[in-house]
Amino acid sequence: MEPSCRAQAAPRVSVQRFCRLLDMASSLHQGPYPLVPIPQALLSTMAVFHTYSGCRGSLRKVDLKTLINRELLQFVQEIRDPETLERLFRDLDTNGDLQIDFQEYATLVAMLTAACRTFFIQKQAE
Ligand SMILES: [Ca+2]
Repeated sequence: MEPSCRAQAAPRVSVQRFCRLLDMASSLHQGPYPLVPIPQALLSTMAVFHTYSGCRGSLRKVDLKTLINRELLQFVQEIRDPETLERLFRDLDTNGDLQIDFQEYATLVAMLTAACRTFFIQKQAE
């Protein structure tokens, strides 16, 4: 952990433990068997969260906006106005602590996955 991370408030979930799990999961990728799609998707989901949450272990509004605008533009429109960001953040922050933890982020990923599936089923029916 970098020294600057120690000065910040301790996250509710141990970042060290999260990083160890992520490293362990990533090492599976180097094993004799290639990862199948679902484990690969889970690792990517965790890695993206970790990239934008950093040593805090949670996303702030600015982190959420950056994550969406950099990683999800194929699925959602770019967030430009503060009201859209505010509404999305408020909807995801179910415990009201002004941070998006991994579980709240996972809700966003699940909602996007369901919306994409609906979209593709409708497109297939046309
Ligand atoms: Ca929260």
